[in-house]
Amino acid sequence: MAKMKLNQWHFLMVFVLLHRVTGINVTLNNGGFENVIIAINPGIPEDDKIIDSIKDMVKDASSYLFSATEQRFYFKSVKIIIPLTWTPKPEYKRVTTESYDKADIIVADPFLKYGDDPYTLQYGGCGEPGRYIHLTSNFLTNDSMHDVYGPRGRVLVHEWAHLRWGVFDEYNNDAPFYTTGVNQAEATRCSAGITGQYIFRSNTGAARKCKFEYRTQLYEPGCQFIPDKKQTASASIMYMQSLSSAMQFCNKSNHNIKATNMQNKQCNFRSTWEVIMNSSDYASSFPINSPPSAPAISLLQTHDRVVCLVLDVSGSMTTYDRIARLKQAAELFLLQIIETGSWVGIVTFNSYATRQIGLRQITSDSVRESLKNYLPTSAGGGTIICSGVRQGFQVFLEKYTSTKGCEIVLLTDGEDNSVSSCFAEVQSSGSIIHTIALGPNAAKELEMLADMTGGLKFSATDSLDSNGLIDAFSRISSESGDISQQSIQLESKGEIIKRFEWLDGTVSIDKTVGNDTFFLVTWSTANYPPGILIKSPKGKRYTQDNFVIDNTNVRTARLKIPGTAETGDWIYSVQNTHSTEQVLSVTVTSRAASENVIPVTVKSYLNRESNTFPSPIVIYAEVSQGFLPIVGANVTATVESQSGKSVELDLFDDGSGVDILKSDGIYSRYFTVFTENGRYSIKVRVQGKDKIVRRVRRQSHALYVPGYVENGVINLNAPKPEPSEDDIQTDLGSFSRTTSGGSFVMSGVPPGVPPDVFPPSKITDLEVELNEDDEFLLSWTAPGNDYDSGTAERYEIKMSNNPLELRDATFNSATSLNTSGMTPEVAGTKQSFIYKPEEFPKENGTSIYFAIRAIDNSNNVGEASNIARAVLLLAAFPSANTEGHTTLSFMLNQVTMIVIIVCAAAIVICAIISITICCLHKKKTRHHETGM
Ligand SMILES: [Ca+2]
Ligand SMILES: [Ca+2]
Repeated sequence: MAKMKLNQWHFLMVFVLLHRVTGINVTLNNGGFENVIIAINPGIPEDDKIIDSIKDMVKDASSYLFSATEQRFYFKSVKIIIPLTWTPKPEYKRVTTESYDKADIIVADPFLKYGDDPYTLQYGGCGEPGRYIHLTSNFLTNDSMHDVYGPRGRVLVHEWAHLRWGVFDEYNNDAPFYTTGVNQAEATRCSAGITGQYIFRSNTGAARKCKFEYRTQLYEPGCQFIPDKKQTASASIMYMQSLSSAMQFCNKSNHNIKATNMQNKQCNFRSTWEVIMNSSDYASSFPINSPPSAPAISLLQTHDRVVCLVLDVSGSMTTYDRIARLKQAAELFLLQIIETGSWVGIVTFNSYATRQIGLRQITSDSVRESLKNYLPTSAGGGTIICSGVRQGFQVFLEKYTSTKGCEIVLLTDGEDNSVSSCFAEVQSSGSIIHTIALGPNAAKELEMLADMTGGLKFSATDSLDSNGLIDAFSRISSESGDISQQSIQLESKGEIIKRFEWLDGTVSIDKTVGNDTFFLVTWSTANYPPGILIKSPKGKRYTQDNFVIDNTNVRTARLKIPGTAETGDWIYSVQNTHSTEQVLSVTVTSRAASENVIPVTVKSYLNRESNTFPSPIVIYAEVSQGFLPIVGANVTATVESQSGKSVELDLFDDGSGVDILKSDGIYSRYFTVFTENGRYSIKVRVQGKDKIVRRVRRQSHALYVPGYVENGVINLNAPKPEPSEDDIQTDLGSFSRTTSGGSFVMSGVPPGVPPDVFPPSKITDLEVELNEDDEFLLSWTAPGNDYDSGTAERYEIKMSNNPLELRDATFNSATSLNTSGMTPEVAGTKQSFIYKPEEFPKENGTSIYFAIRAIDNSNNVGEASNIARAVLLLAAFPSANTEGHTTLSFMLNQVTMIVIIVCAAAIVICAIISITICCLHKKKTRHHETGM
């Protein structure tokens, strides 16, 4: 008994400590990171060199990390997940709760040809963990990559700092230089003590010193900073870990606050080491005296997917039509979602559990059809969740010697205070439990089963129009990384429809999907199907006569489109032919167009899964094709509280507020409309319009080193291979996607109408430039009254010569600008402000910094913004200068050429006029030439 209590406490602690967006497996134990998961994509051909390279990389990374963190952190244990497609070996253990989808580090093909840059997907702000690190197999096996990225272990530490501690790059390919004074510029780097030369490489490969541009006060475009191979500066790893001297993160004393990089922007000029020192990892660690032992590396292999549905048939399932809705949704899982080749069993439970059918392999549609006959249709009795879970384990053990890596889909609507009694068995089973909480009374401990096993968590309400139960089952795909086999939800819509009225909609099927396309129509009341009309892009019509109809109380009509569904807009209309209103719903699922096509997908994340009022929830949606971000889509999230109240909001990829990067395919938004405690579920809908552009993700990479200066000799690496524009920009056509974003649990919401406690969000895109009239032009995106919704009441703008003074702690005491007369616009609007200083600082090359914050009508004060910098350059254009002259005449020559080309084209239309213009222009040009 005492032992059980201890276990429960332990699990509760694990539950609390692991509540992070990512790395649910990683734990920190006396400075050692344990259970770091590195997963190899099933598309990578078998190659033992990859495994050997990972082992070496992790070993080197561990000792480098140890010294870089002042002997605090190292890698203690790492698991490598080997795909099912590789030949099994005795040393490969069976995978348990780990999966490709949940891995910290993934090894997969590049998202574009030549895209071997190691990078970390970061979507949170400073100090927030990232999603995963992506390494290519070429990076791991091709030793020439050493020249450009440095030793692999060091690269891993650079990326690990992004992933684990939310620090950012200290170089910047988009802003590689910054001005330090009149006609002076420096490379964006940390520390500023890193020495090197400024070199321009022409197309022929010849190298020369870079020219300085007076207009921009920076080096010419294409100029590269080539570091000396031998350095005395020991920082920094987030700038160029490849330098042998780079043994440190930049800290408070050597941090370069002038560098125009993401670290300064995102972390308000704090050094990477200061951010790491502020982490919970640092707080729970201490310096270790002796060097750590080498990391323990184990090899695990993915196996066939094995799933057992464990379904609640207690008495309460008879209410709200739950048992029929359960059958609707579970049927969809069996017929449309579960991947071919998987094994499925079914268990039902009330006070005791019943094995409905043991594991059967999905080898054909007829197996799918036969399995659905084992789904429950009636309910009664009590609720003992653990009995169902234990029976699920038994089903696995009928076929396998171990329950490791098997998945339970556990659906319950009931209260049961004995859930914790099987925590120990669940933990030691190595199985994954996905939980679906149906209705408002499902056991509070339910989510803990998912948390301790790495399962997915869903909640569905009894309001039918949200289609929540179907969405939850649609989302439970294989996590093996084999995306071409997975079902993808294209549409999910439910509405209360009056009699004889219609539920209409359009589903855009794009060229990346189309196999196994199903239209599923459900209705809630009538005992006969609604009128259905579906029109394919080429005009082929399908009616209810083409559907397979289940007229029992399950109420479904299902149509499978043969072959690959036509690309384009499919229009559906469903009519309520019943005499009273009822809920109609349409769900469309499909799979990749072929094995070789990577489909467009949407994944949704939350900043946390249990939340206390008044902290906001942040919803993220990642829209991508493989690793390629997709920009320009319309993304909306619907958040539904457990009593069925729903709020819809648009997510944006505009780089303002909580969206840290513009056009990276991650769409984000705050959510604060908390009306009650308990579970909230999230659904994300994406509609891509024509001319969607894919872009390369450019942030949080390891720097591609252009070369080194060694003993005065410049040794350049091969130029970085760039993907062609055709690869980057593709017109995908229209596409539709929906997904369940899982659920979070809310507590501390006050009863009644809550007071306004939500401040405007932090402005993250403040920019300043100095115009020709010596005025500072500030611009930013307006925050809202409650983070990024509504309208704030006023702004405060501050300026200083010292950026550090503009951070929150000292914001109040900094010099204010007079902002009277300026009012905030509605959230998301671009705003600007002109500031003309009465007395201009005399010293040329001075940096002036600005920051802004917004305040709402309840006096809630927003966080201080990013700090924007302007440099005073009063006489930037010298009147007589050889290089200036060169530039000018070059421009003239270009004008002449353009005019001649235009004339040549225009001759066909009107020869006389064209010649006149040419002559006139010629004269003018000649005049210039002779005059100078
Ligand atoms: Ca974004
Ligand atoms: Ca407010």
